[in-house]
Amino acid sequence: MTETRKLTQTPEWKALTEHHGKIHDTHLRTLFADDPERGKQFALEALGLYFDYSKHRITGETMQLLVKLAEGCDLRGRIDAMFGGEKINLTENRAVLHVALRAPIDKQIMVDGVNVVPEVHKVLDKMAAFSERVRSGEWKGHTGKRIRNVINIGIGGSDLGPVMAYEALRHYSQRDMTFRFVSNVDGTDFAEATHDLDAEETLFIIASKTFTTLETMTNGRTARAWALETLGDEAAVAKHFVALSTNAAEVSKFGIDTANMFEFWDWVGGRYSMVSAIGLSTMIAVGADNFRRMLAGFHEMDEHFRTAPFEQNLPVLMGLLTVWYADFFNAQTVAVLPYDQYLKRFPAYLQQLTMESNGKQVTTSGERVDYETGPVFWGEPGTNGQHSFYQLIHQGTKLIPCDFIGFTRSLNPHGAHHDILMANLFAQSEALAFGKTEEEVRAEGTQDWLVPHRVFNGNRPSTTILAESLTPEMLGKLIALYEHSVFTQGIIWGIDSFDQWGVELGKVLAQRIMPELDGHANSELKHDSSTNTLIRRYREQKGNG
Ligand code: G6Q
Repeated sequence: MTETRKLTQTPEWKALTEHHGKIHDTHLRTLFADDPERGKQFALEALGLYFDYSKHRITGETMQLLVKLAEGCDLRGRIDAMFGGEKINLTENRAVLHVALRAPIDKQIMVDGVNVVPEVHKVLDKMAAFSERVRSGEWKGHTGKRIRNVINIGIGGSDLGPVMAYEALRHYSQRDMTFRFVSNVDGTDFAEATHDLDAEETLFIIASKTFTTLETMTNGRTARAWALETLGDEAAVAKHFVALSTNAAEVSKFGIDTANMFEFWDWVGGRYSMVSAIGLSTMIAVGADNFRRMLAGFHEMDEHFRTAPFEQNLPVLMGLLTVWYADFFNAQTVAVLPYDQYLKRFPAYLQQLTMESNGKQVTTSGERVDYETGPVFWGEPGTNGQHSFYQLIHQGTKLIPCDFIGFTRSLNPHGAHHDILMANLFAQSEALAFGKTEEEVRAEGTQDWLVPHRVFNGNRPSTTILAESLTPEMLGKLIALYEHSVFTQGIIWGIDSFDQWGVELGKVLAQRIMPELDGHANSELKHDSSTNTLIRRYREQKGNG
C-alpha cells in the first residue's frame, strides 16, 4: 500500500513556498521596469483567445515551479483518465465525461467498454429536430397555436448554464420568442415568469437529471396546474411539456410521455451539463447550428487542454494562477469581470462551477487538507462593477485577483460605446497593477492630509482575456477554459471536484422541517433553541398558532 502523498510536504510545494518568500513583495512596477517585453512574454495566444497574464505577481521561475507542481500531481495522467472515461468522480463512483458531450461524431470515448459518442449525437439530433419544429411553428400547442414562450424549469446545474447561455447568446436568438427560467421554489419565481403569458403558446421544459429535485418537481406540478387551468385537458401535457432527464421512470410518473424526453447520462455532472439535453432551451433559442458552433468551441478547448504543453495550456495556466494566489498569497476570492453585457450571468454561472466543484476540505482519500482549496468566485459585468465594488479591489486590505474578459468587436456597435467600454477595461487592469505612488499624488499638488486617501498601492494582479467577438464558438471556449481550470485546481488540491455532498444536509433538514411548519403551535419541536423559536414564530404569524 502506498503512503498518501501530502501536498504541502512535496518538494514542489516547498520550492513554491520558498520562492514566494522571495518574491511576494516584488512590485509589478519593478517586474515591468526590469523587462520591457514582459507584456508579451507572459501572454499566450490560442484558439482566438489572447490570454495576458503579465500583470500577475509571478516571474518565469514562478511559472516553472507551478508547472512542476502540476507535473508532480500527475495532472497529465489525470487529464488522460478523465478523457479516457475512468471513474474519476471517486465518491460517486462515476466517470466524468462532459467532454464527450461536445466530441465530434468520429471520436471514440468509452465508458464501461461502450463508445458513448454515437448516443450523444443521437440525442443532439433529436434535440435539433424538436428545436426546429418549435422555432418554425410546426410544433403546435394543444389548441393549435404556435409556441411563442419557452420556460425552462430546473435548478442548479439544470438552470444556471441554460440561463447564462441564453443571455450570452441572445444576439443569436429567435427574437419573436420569449425565454424564461424558473428555478426558485419561491412561488414568486413561477408567478412572475408566467403572469403575462398565454398557456396556449407556452412550452415548459422540465430539466432535472434525477427528476426528483424538490424545487423542480414543485415548480413542474405548479406549471402543469397552471397550463391545465387554461387548456382544460390532460392530453395537453403532451404538447406543452417536455423533460430533460436521466430518469425515464420518474418522467413517466410525472405524466410526461417519454417520447418527449431528451436523455443524458450519469457521467454528466449537473454543473457540467449545459451542453447535454439540458441545453434544449439554448438550442431552441439560438437554433441547432449555433448550438453546434458552441459545441465546436468547447471541443477545441477540450483538445487544447488535453494536448497542449502545460506552459502553453490556457486552462492549466489559469488553474495554476488560482492555486498560486489561494495558497501562497492567501487570497480568498477571485473576481470575474466580463466587459460584455451579454456575459452578465457568467459570474453567477461560474460560482456554481467553481465553488460546488472545489469547495471541499478533504482529499479524495478522506484526509483533512492543510492548505486552502477553492476560492470564492464572484463578479459583475464592467463597467457596472467599477461604480460599485472596485473601490475595495483598488484600495481595500484584501488581495483579489481579477479576470478581465473583453472583446475587440461589439455585437451592438453604437458610436463610441465600445471604445469607452474597452478603455475602461484596459484602464482598470493598469490601475490595479501600477497604482499611483505617494510622490505622484503629491506632485499633483494634493493637500497633505488627503495624500494617503489618494494613494493606490497597485500590485493587484489580474488576467486579461481578449477575444475578437462573442460568437457561439467563443462562448464554448470560455466556459471550457474555466471548467478545465477548475479541474486543474482540483487535481493539485487532491480533491474530488465532481461530487457535492455539502448540499445534502440542508436538504434533509428541510424535509424534516416541512411538516412541522404545517403542524400545531404546540407540537413538540426538537431542534436547537434558535431553530425552534424561528419555527414557532413562523407558525404563529402564519396563523397556525
Ligand atoms: C450540480 C449539482 C446540482 C444539480 C441540481 C439539480 O452539479 O448536482 O446543482 O444540478 O441539484 O439537480 P437535478 O438536475 O437532478 O434536478
